Formats: sequence, C-alpha cells, structure tokens
Amino acid sequence: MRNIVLLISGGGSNMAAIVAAAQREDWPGTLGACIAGVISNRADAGGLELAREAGLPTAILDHRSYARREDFDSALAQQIAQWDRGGSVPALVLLAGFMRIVSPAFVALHQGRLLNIHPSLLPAFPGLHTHQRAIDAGCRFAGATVHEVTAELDHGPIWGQAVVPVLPGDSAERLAARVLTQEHLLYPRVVKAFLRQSGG
Ligand code: NHR
Ligand code: GAR
Repeated sequence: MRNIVLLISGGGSNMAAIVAAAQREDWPGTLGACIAGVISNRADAGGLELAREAGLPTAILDHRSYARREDFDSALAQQIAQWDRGGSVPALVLLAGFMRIVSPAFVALHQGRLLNIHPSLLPAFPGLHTHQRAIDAGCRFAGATVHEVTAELDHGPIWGQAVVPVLPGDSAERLAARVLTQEHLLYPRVVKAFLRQSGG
C-alpha cells in the first residue's frame, strides 16, 4: 500500500476533492494507495475539519514555532515518515493549498514524489496573486497546473493543466472560483495517473 500525505494551509478543498475521489474510486483497492493523513501549518485551516470529518489523521505544525525554515521542514518530514511506516513505496506528498515554500533539503528528501497544484497556467504567473495578475495582463485564458515540486518555485515538470476562460469584467474572486472548480477535477485525475505510472 502506498501512503499519500496531504499538506494544506487553508480551506483544503483540493485535499477534500482528492480524499473524496480516493473513497469514491476505492484507491486502496484499485491503485494500492491510501490517504495516510493531512498536515496543516495553520491551526485555523478549514481543511482540518474536512479531514477530521473524513476520519483522517491530522497534524498541525505551525511554521512560526520554528526558528528556521529547515527546522519546520524537518518536522514536516518527520510527521510524513511517521505516517509512512510500513508503506510499500515511499509516500506521495501532495501540496494542496500549502502556502510555505519548502527547502531544497525537503525537496531532495521527497524528490520525484512531491506534487503541487498551482492556480495558473505555468510557466505563466508563478508565485502569488495569480488570478489578478492574469486579469491585469489581459489574458483570455487562465487555469491551474499540477507539477512536481523542485527547489525552484513553481518550476518542476508539469503533470497536468486545466484551462478556463477569463470573462469580461472578471474579478480575481470570480476567476479563482472558476479555476478552483477545475482544480478539483484536475488534481485527483493527475494523482491517479502519477500513481499508475509510478507503480502505485
Ligand atoms: N516549495 C518549493 N520548493 N517549490 C515550489 O514550487 C513550491 C513550494 C511550496 C509551495 C505552492 C506555491 C503556489 O502554488 C508551493 C510551491 C507559497 C508561496 C510563498 O511565497 C509561493 C508559491 C506557493 C506557495 N510563500 C511564502 C513563504 O515565505 C509565505 C506566504 C504566506 O505564508 O502566505 O513561504 O502558489
Ligand atoms: C487553490 O486555488 C489552490 O490552487 C491555491 O489555493 C487555493 C485554495 O486551495 N494554492 C496555492 O495558492 C498554493 N500556493 P484549497 O481550497 O485547496 O485550500
């Protein structure tokens, strides 16, 4: 059985979409993969309640409690390893609305099994505030990207993308909602493809 660990910072709707897909499609039975737990760097993350309602283990690691980014990342890695005991292959780690840049050491430790969903059509608009930037640039299309996480921000190999139109008069909020709907379809689909390709 391959363990999946999700990292969140906020509402956790992408995490919830993956958890729901895993249950609906019986990922343990069909893909040999199960959700091992959800880690948040914020105690007030709404996604923690969603995870608890789904019966998943949760952990809160507040990045502000660690003097250095590397110390926080080490605590993240320890929690992942704790949940990954007995895994047939090393856990797949999914950033899902996770708002802390992880260190090169953390990336190296999880190299090739660390994905993120970014709310833009990378390589356009890495970083933050992607929807307003797309609107300000006059883009006719926007979307989301699932990519492997590397030490370079929002840069790794792309595993999937979803496209939505930018409509006249769009606000960042309206565009974000339109993109988010597609994220909830894209991320589970890409995770399944990743699990199949990496042997489950
Ligand atoms: N870490 C690495 N090494 N590489 C990536 O590609 C990463 C990553 C961690 C998170 C998500 C990314 C996004 O999809 C992500 C990709 C946070 C920031 C950021 O500036 C930027 C991009 C993303 C997530 N974070 C600030 C920081 O100092 C803090 C921002 C905050 O706490 O609100 O980490 O958007
Ligand atoms: C999503 O649009 C996701 O792409 C973005 O946060 C939104 C909320 O996600 N992620 C990032 O900006 C990561 N840096 P959530 O509802 O899954 O928490």
